Amino acid sequence: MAYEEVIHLIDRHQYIGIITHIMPDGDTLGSALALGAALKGMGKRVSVFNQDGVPAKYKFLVENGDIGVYTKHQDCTLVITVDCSDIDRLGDSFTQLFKNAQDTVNIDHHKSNNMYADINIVETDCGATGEIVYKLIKQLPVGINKYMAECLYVALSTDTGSFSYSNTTSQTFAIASNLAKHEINIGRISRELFYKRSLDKTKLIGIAIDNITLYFENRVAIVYIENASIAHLSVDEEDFDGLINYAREIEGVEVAVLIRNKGDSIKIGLRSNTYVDVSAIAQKFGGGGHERAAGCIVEGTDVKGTIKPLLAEIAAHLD
Ligand SMILES: [Mn+2]
Repeated sequence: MAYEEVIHLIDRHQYIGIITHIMPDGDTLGSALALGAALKGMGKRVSVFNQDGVPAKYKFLVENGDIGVYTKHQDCTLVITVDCSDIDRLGDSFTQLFKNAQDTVNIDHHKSNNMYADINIVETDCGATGEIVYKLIKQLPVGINKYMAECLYVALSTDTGSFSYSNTTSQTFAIASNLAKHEINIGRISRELFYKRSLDKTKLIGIAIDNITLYFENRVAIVYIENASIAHLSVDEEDFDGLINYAREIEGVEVAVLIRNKGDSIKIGLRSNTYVDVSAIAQKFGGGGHERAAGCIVEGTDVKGTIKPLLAEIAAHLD
């Protein structure tokens, strides 16, 4: 039903904006660019928006297509958000654009999504928002082309950890199989997304590993990174992606936590392996996310000071 309603809205509007979430990842960008290309193929005027711009490792997606990603808003009458669980995820620059739109659509797979748009397609059993966008594009009068396939492959492989996390389903593989028929360069995409890093990022991994401490009979692993310890490194926001896995992958660990300074705040990432719902823990600290991957941002700069309250909350969720 919701799909038909969205298609009906797309038919009615000429100026369409697609908004991705702050600190964008491959799922939000890949989903937006694929949908943008499809709508452009239907003769629509389409703009993709992101408050923070496109991280270096996803730039190839923008370069390979003819859809720009804008950090400033442009007029549009229909706004579609992708991979954004609530309106705050759009960022200050774009909440107003969303509120001013005649019609709004929310396409997402987060359990914590609060259905903030006129029409909401929220499918929490999808490993990536890209799966939903694939199903939507299949119902549009344009077909999937090689560029859209590449974007959606990035979306799927990013959120499923290259088809290895527990959110990977038969639907994920079925869609990926169809995308692969477009002769996308899977080796190159994997290298860009997963296997390429700078020397300083490599050193950052070393610092993170040095700072792992285990608690509760090795079931909880906490990594903290203080600004002072990495001041000599040239690292971007995206270089912190994946660091938490070095803690999560330790034998016996159920919950992994990465705590670090981010501007004047503290950013906390949470992961679990089998049963702890870390989105519930993140929500206690004003954040959200998925059962196995969640996060929050708390006030202050005392990274170590957050360990105690976090451990208290995590303890309540351990078997
Ligand atoms: Mn996602």
